[in-house]
Amino acid sequence: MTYTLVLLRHGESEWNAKNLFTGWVDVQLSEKGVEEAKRGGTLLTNAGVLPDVVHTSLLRRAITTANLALDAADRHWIPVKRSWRLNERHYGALQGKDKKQIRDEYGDDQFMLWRRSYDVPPPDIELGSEFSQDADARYAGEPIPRAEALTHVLDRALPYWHSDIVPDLQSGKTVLVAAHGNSIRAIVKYLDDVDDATIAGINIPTGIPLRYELDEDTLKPVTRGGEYLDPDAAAAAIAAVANQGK
Ligand code: DG2
Repeated sequence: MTYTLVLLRHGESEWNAKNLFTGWVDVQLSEKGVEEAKRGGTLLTNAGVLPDVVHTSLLRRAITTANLALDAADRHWIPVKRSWRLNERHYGALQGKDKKQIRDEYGDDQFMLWRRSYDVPPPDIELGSEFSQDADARYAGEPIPRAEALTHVLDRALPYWHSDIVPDLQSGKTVLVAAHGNSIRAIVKYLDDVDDATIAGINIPTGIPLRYELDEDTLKPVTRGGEYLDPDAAAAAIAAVANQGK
């Protein structure tokens, strides 16, 4: 027997469209992102993958995507759980900055180090600055970061994986996780045992469900890498994410 997990990066956000580092800034979906989210739900329906429970971050681009996709799949009524632990990687002082400008200013190597290295975080965000979340009520009492590398995302996402997602999987529920490019990369790294160098080359497309069948004993994927419900669209969108900032 296997357990079914679906990972869904939100549809394109307004800041994805503008090529801005977003992180924990709570931006809306773009019009294209709204359509991607609805299509994500259609892909679930067509594949016969009907979520029984959904987990989201605390950011509206993931929350709205889950709502739109589940509505399209006629599963809008399922229970929902949300956690900051599924939030996007905190992009520190880069939040709100243009990806191309940062690449031009600091060069390819530094840009890629900040964007894709496993353990080098961007510079800390200044507390109280425009794109900082230190006064945001939704994080009150939580140990909110000032910048994160992927390793830090794993450190805070994995406790939630074990405490909240695994029990849902083990009760036989089809679990949808609606999250972000880098929080999903963290889960993929863990599930597929991807090494620290290889994960740098793995990108997640917006709005295309990634389905994993997990072995019931090990909770590891039966097929490494899972399966995108629209593989051709995923391949094109993955290339677009990889090329951001160029
Ligand atoms: C993007 C990811 O996060 O950007 O924070 O800018 O998935 O929430 O739109 P998302 C951001 P990259 O790490 O791919 O540059």
